[in-house]
Amino acid sequence: MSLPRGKFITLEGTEGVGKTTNLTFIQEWLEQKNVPLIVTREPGGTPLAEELREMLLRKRDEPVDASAELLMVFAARAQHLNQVIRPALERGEWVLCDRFTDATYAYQGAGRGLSLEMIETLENLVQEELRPDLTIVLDIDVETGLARASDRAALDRFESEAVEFFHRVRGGYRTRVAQQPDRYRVIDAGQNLKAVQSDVAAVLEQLGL
Ligand code: T5A
Repeated sequence: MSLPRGKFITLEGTEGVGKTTNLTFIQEWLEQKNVPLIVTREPGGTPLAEELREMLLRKRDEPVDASAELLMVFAARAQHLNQVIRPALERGEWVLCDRFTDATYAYQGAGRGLSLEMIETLENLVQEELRPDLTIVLDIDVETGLARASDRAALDRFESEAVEFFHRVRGGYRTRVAQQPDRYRVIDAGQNLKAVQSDVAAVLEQLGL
């Protein structure tokens, strides 16, 4: 007898928005409900994909071509999806993932200006029909997010982009939400952490567990 597929939940937002902080909150909330769960991230999630992540995030003197960046993102995703995400869902486990393909539309599409059709072609090729069941978008004004990220650690290659880049990325997320409102829940991440987590919990309550 095959198990019902687990649910695939992703968390998205611009830099320093509090994804990692809230991922732990969501994990604990779901585990309290005895949901079998794996927690993972993109780019990354397998040894090979984590190597690609390191290559993508490291600052370097050589300019990185935007389409090379896009292909590295999808190379990491193909590995992660086939080695980790699909097998977990097929075992009936839930997958909670820090970023997924919405980040590609936002960063490589809106941010870098690559064609959305090209991204969609790669999405269909790598993922076939698989899309997240629920995507929580943490939304914050760009400057506050960057200030939080820079307080925490040295800036990586993406975080070192000009502020206009992140305005485009935030706009990219908003466009995605407007196009498919059923899949997304947007939370104001500029609130204090307690208020953000209360809003996250309200979204999770809607899962009816
Ligand atoms: N990328 C990724 C692409 O370009 N294309 C893709 O397809 C994919 C998948 C790495 C980069 O990869 C790019 C985008 C990214 O630049 P990442 O590591 O997930 O992806 O990205 P980051 O945004 O850099 O993740 P961070 O871990 O740096 O930030 P988080 O997780 O959003 O923020 P977090 O939780 O670490 O919080 C930051 C600080 O704010 C505080 C926290 O304590 C922490 O100090 N904080 C709050 N402070 C006040 N009030 C609140 N409500 C707070 N919430 C958190």
